[in-house]
Amino acid sequence: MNDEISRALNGERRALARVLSAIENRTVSIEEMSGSDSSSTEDIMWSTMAITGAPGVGKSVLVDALMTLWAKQGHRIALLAVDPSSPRTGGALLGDRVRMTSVDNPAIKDQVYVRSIATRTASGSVPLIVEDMASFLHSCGWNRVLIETVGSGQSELRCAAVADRIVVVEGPARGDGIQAEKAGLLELADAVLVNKADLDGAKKHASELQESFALGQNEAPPVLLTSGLQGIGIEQAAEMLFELKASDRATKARMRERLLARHERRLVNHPSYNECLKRLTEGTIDIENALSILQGEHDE
Ligand SMILES: Nc1nc2c(ncn2[C@@H]2O[C@H](COP(=O)(O)OP(=O)(O)OP(=O)(O)O)[C@@H](O)[C@H]2O)c(=O)[nH]1
Ligand SMILES: [Mg+2]
Repeated sequence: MNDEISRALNGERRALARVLSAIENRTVSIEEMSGSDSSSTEDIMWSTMAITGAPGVGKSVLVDALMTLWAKQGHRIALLAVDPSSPRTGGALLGDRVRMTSVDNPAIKDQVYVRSIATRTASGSVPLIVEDMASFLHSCGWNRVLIETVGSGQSELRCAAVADRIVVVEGPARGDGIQAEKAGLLELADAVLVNKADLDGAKKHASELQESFALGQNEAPPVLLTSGLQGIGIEQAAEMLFELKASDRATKARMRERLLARHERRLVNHPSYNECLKRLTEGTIDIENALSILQGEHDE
């Protein structure tokens, strides 16, 4: 594996794919990768950006359009597509759904790298896998990593929280206003794209969002109308996102999710975790006892 790692660090894509698989299967840990600090010192705004939103809202088409534009400007962009393989999509993988044109475009294919992560089969914490993969991609010189993830459910939220910036993609208004789950996601947004701007209700939803942000106490994220399919607003979005600054509000929400995820990981990885669960089930210890055992020092 060490050989594979050095070849990946030298830019070999096949080796990179194998190392990423090893990270996905937890057969190698990022700590073992000595010398994996060859990332460029180029001064960049962000190195990881999550693109998140409801299923089918157009994230993949949008990401493809953004990657194409950025690659044409000479940037190198990698994408980690977190694929929930939900019953809704019948377990389809990325490739079976929207075709990423950027990876087939001979003019830019060397500038882009796309990898999907099947969460249903992943062993271990998906946010952690995503974090480690992104970090290895950075080491391999992929300075800008996008993470496409569905914005519902805690694990997905935490995949997004791994990133330095979070972009929430919305669709046209469906007449149901802004609900609690959506509000939780919007709290994490450094920017919002109201996508499918070619359809009725997109403008309306964008102003609904702007109004609700204006009512809040915190700084409002930029809201932009886009259509990945029709190419509406893509250039403006690409420009705005490339230089996007983190907001304090989103950073706080992101840090909260990271802290909780790390804490959970620490408990779950503790050597006495299963023993504690067993004893909790038997009723021989209580939750407080279990916590004091699991919060003790140990090597992860
Ligand atoms: N009208 C319209 N349709 C779009 C637009 N962008 C994407 N679509 C369509 O919406 C559907 C879903 O697009 P995807 O890009 O796969 O959406 P997604 O958010 O990545 O979906 P999941 O990965 O399954 O969550 C496809 O049929 C697209 O053709 C758009 O700007 N306008
Ligand atoms: Mg998608």
